[in-house]
Amino acid sequence: CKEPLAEGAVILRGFALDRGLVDVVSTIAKAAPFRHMQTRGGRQIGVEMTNCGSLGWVSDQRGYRYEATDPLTGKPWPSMPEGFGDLANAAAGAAGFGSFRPDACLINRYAPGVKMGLHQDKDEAGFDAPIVSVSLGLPATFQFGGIERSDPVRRHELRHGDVVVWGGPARLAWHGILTLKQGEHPETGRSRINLTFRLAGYR
Ligand code: MD3
Ligand code: FE
Repeated sequence: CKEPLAEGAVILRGFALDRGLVDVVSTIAKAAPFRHMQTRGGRQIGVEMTNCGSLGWVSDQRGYRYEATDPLTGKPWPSMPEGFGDLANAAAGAAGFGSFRPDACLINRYAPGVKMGLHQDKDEAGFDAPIVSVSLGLPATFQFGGIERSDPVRRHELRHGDVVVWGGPARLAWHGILTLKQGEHPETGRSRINLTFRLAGYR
């Protein structure tokens, strides 16, 4: 079920259902625990994060970047599970993009009351590849604007199992997640989990 969001962006409703993704996230989080990262300004980010893949997104007093080593454990991030890479590639294909082999999967965990402010994803080495995002657990309201911060923003509900693919003219669009509402989900409890697949390094 394809729902166009904008030029270059499409929602694939339910594309990630029944693939056991929540259990795989639990396994990853045993090796690379969810943690609150710090911003450059020394503030704590409300969303808890971990990563898998050869590169992981990190933030600390030195800023935002991708690193091959988890600063919490000193070990490489857990490798990208085959099922994750295959799902991301299948979603990109279904959205009309070519082969997509991400090297980074950022895993965000939201508790009720937590949000992600409007931002652009531009810490990657290039912007030619699409980004694939997977929503699990509690629903959230996603905000999606344009290339300019001042462009009008539209809201869309993202639910358990929804996948969104962003590329081309949508790749550098401003986006964010509104404050998560209270609730309980049978698979994730009182939380929402988002997987964001990116090609972060150089090809
Ligand atoms: C639109 N995560 O980790 S996923 C992020 O639900 C992030 O946790 C949100 O934004 C979340 O950076 C939103 C949807 C998403 C991801 C990347 C995008 C939307 C995007 C890149 C460009 C445009
Ligand atoms: Fe983002």
